Amino acid sequence: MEFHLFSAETYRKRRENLVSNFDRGLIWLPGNSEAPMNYPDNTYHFRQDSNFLYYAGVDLPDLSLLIDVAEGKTYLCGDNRSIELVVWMGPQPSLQEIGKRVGIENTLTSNQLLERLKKAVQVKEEIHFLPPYRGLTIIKIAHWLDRAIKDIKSGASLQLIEAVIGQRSVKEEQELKQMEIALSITRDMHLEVMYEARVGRKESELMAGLMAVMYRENVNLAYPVILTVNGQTLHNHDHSHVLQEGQLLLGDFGAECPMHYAGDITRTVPANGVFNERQKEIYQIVLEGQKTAIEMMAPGIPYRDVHLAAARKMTEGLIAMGLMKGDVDEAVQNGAHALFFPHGLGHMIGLDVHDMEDLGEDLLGYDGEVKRSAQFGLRSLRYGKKLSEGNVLTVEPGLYFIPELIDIWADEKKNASFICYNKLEPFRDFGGIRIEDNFAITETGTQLLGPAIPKETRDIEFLMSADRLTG
Ligand SMILES: [Mn+2]
Repeated sequence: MEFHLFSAETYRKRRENLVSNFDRGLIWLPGNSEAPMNYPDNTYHFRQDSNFLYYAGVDLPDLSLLIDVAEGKTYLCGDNRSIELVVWMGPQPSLQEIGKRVGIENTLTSNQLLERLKKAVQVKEEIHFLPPYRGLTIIKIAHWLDRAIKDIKSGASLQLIEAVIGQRSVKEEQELKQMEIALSITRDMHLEVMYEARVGRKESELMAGLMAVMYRENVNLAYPVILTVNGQTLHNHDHSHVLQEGQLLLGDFGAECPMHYAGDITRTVPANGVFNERQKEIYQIVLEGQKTAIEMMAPGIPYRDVHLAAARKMTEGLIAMGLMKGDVDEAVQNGAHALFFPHGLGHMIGLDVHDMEDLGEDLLGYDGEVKRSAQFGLRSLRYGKKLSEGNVLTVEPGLYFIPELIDIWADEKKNASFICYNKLEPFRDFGGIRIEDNFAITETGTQLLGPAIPKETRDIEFLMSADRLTG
């Protein structure tokens, strides 16, 4: 089997950097195990834990990383495969050999690890672990540390969480290159949908096309595909509709590269290949919102302020169209725009599509300076902190017409001084538009990651037209 790894030096440096935050205790990072789907041997596609990948690199189940801070030693823990497993799953290098490739000299068997942890519990040595998100990991930690299951998540080490966030938030140059690989495959998947989309096609046929492009590269999805004519439902994973005249098709999907860095791109295209006037108007407003955000992003700028700038830009557009009214700043302060833009502008991305969300959204995305808002819309912003060089984020504004939400707000006369409810009736079947790209923060601004994917209306229309083939 093939391993995709950075140099042993990379992992050694990352671990050294991590350990420098501690003066005692154990750091324990359990990797993931196979997860059964409907019986033990029939498992979901295996996905390694991203923190484990970051510090140990090894993409195999049932391993963990143990660092004894005082002793200054790192252990790769797990069991060598029995001959029976080799018969079923194929040959594999020994734990010692694997360890060498990621700069780890020492190994422990599962039993030895268990003994070491038991001893630590007995002598009340600190054991630092991250908040687990899988049931099996929670049970394992509870069992091995002899603690109650309900105390495991809250027992995670804040010191370790903060150290990991500090490190993983700033991407290395070689990580950006991996993200470019993910995004280049993701681009091809999106182009495939644009080429094949037309009235009469099923969403599921287009889904098959994008999956074929991805599987040819021998990689997997970074998250479940959104490909729907009902883009107003934000996380819609249904693919049963047939594309109809006048509809929009919203596609939010991306691949992981072989080293598991994610791409996360959204494009919205007309089902028949040509935007109608109304679609073009709304599309242009979203695109302007995205461009405003990109223009503003730079080290030192809070991402919350970027979100609000995009919201103001889109509100301006909606006022010009006659769907909103009043003062732009006041409308946004009151959260009136969130009727149409109810989610956050974007999130960190890296080894996870919502990078490090397992460590806690507020610890990752907010701090003493920028606190999470309680207001509908703004409260869904996953990342609000000041940007720094090396951060990688998505920028994904959108405008949606959600009939159920419009009805509730209209009944309550919510933000009635900013929203022209009487003008919204014809938009009830509009759907939604989102445009999303991924950016690295540079010393002075941003750098688009991956190849540019068409997003101007004329470029999308050209790609979807037969002229592309002839001209
Ligand atoms: Mn996203």
